[in-house]
Amino acid sequence: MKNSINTISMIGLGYIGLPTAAMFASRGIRVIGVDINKHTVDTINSGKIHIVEPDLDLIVSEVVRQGYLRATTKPESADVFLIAVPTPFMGDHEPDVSYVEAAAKSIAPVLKKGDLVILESTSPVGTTEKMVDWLAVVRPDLKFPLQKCEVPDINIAYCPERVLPGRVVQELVHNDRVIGGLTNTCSQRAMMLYKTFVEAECIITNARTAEMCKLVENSYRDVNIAFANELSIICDKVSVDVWELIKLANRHPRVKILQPGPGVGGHCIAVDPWFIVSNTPGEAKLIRRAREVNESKPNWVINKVLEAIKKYLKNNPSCIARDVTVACFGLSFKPDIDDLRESPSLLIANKIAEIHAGTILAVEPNISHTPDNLNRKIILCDTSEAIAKAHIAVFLVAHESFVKMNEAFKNDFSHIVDACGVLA
Ligand code: SAJ
Repeated sequence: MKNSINTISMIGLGYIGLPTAAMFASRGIRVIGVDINKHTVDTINSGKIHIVEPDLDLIVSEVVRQGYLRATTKPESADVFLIAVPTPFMGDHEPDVSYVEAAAKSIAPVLKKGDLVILESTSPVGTTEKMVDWLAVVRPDLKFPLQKCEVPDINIAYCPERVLPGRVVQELVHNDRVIGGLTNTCSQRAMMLYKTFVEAECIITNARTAEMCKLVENSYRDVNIAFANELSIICDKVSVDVWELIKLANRHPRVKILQPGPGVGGHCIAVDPWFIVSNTPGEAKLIRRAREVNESKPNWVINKVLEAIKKYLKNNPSCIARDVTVACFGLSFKPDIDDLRESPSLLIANKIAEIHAGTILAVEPNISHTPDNLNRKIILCDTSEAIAKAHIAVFLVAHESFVKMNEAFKNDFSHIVDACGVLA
């Protein structure tokens, strides 16, 4: 078994690829980061980062300064290739693995006997096996696992990332890793590699199970959030405070209900369950239903806001809709981050701005600029201005700074829609 690793190549320098590349580099391994985006490459080579992730900037600037991390747009020869490229879905929630295919084909020309290739991207079951086909087409001179050969020239494994945005640096080191090699040697080599910085356990399985494991982790969370979201709708109907209910139910030793919210955002939990559904549509009934429940939650919140506006107008008959100012608290996809990608809160604020004739204010303490996809009618302001000017408060993200002020909000607003439990 080949153990010596002089150079690692990370294909894809996004939210997972860059931190992982930086961790290897911080352990004294030479890392060549590859990304098709020249701006990303230039930013990293200047010792800076193009994403927001606590502590990552310091690590990257140090490893670039020491010469352990270098970025480029074209793959070069290395001992290990890690692939961390996006796997979005297409039209009818079909997984799109074209970025993985392109990444595999881009490294094929520089592969040499003895190399290890690891796929980290969240992928439908069977993608690691497909990777063998993509590589073998370009490199018929090399022997790959699963082909009828005694000892393959190239080792291939799947090892999903499982880190939480906002805690990536910490979780990369302390989360267990599931490693699915196409052969036992592939798994063992991948495990030795991750052990250079992973302090938690690296557990070996086969590639299909490792692929499914990643999809199942995010589907599990999605189904549980859907349960909480459905509860919030039921409780609203029967006039029960869902936040109090969940706190009470969670006192049972075997109950752990998650928190309802305005919907599920981000690039992972709202996407990955569809990979299971599209592969086994007849069987994945609960997983599909959970997605539907979570996807419909923003509309439910929008209707609640419209009801609140109607109620306000009824209580203030001298007003017309244009006189009613609505303040949306929170735009990011989850608390205490600046990430607005696939954010249900942003979607809700934009939709209210579209429908409602009055002024819409938005408070997002984690951003410093107006996002391009924010409805131009929405005015960004701080919490005190929103309290002073708005008639209706809509809580969309439970940022800590909002939760700390919950008593003030209760006193200042008579009309509130609390989609995320800021006032609980
Ligand atoms: N959410 C709720 N209620 C909750 C928890 C979350 O409504 O009780 C919402 C959030 O507000 C957000 C969405 O769900 O809109 C997703 O947030 P999250 O914190 O649950 O997860 P992500 O998308 O930031 O990261 C997930 C993580 N997966 C799991 O916890 C199983 C992370 O470990 C994965 O690495 C990541 O997906 C990924 O990259 O796949």
